[in-house]
Amino acid sequence: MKNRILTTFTLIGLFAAPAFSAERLVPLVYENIQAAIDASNEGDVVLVAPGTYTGPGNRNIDLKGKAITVQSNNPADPQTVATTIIDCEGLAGAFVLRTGEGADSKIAGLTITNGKAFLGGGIYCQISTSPTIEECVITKCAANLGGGALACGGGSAPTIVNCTMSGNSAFMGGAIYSNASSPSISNCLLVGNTANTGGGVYCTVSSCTVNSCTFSANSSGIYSSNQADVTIKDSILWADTPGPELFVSKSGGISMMVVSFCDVQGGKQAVVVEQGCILSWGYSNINTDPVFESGPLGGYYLAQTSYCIDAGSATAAALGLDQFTTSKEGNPDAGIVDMGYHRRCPRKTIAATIDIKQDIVDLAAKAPWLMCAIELASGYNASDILPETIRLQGEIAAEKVWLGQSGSAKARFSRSRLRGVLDVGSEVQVTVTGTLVDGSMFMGTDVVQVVDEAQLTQNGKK
Ligand SMILES: [Ca+2]
Ligand SMILES: [Ca+2]
Repeated sequence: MKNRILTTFTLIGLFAAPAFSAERLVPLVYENIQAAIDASNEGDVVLVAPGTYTGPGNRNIDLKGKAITVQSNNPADPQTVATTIIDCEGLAGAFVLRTGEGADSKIAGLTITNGKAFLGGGIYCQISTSPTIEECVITKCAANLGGGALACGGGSAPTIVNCTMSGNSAFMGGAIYSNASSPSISNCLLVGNTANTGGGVYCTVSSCTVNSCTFSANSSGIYSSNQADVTIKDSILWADTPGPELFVSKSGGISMMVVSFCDVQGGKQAVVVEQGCILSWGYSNINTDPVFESGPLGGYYLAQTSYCIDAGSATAAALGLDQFTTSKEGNPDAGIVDMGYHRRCPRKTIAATIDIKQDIVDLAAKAPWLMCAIELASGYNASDILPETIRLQGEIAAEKVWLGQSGSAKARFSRSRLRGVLDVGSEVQVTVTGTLVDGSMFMGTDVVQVVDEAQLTQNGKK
């Protein structure tokens, strides 16, 4: 750890000459994100260290038309993204773009939460802005009118790629609202968003493209109205209830929807197409359970048996998704692209021997901790593990971590968090994962018996 920090400082010292693009470090040098942006010149990178950012300067953040990147230390690493958090505390949105920002204005690898605004609870792209928003997680944000996670209006054209939007809400467009705009939404996961109309996406007077996205557990999928033109490809829309998955409305003028290489629950018959509106429905579409699975980074992986695998429009390589995966094992998408959202492949997975110290885990035990020993495969150093990335069953973060100088580390997990994550049973497989400084991932499993208090008492009486 110490070595890594020293190296970082050395690199900054060598390369931060004024003639080159600078790294603006938050909070080390600038006390908030806005202050770092205000100090930035074209091409600079505002580097936001892991942590939770609140207060003025960390909400209603304005890029002021600058071609700069505002990002976490490692947007490609989900754990870094998950631990670099802009918390708007329900007081405003996180970002507002209104000065003609183009594709070189980037927001990358940040988690945005508790945003609240009239339009765009997380991010609002106004007046002819076309920023790039990538690898962001926008969650639990809300808008009074449109776009719980993100709104675009006034001829804006944001590129939204590799983002997750979950648990957001609005009157229209629980995740995304587009009015007189043309957003491009690629490889995004939109789940658990709610709205009166358009639980996932609401498009009005807009031209929207949706590629390689997964929509599920939203109040409905995609709504288009008022001469909107929506093109959806290589995507999954499943279990958005009460629905419908797709709605083409004549309100304000006939709209159009083009759907191909998608898995849509209910198929063409379930799409609401109002009189005079146009639905172009490709023969390539399917209507079959995508068989979502949970994996190291959460839900919405595809099972090996899913008909969504190899069912897309082109090769994964042609679409830039060959270093991304739909499988919980993390294998790159090969051949024809799989439908739906892809996660980045872990750079490399290192085997680890995991020993949960308790062979019998009592979910109701008074002892507060579950202790776990981690032994990395030979040649790897435990001090390279990023302690904040260690997870049990992909969900529970370690409460405390001890990193040795060899391959050995120890982590403890709070027992109070195990209930609902570990099933009760005689042979329960427990998986522990984490990320190393070079971006590779370690993974190992142990088998324990899981009981609860009731069972123990019963056994004791016998
Ligand atoms: Ca494939
Ligand atoms: Ca054990």
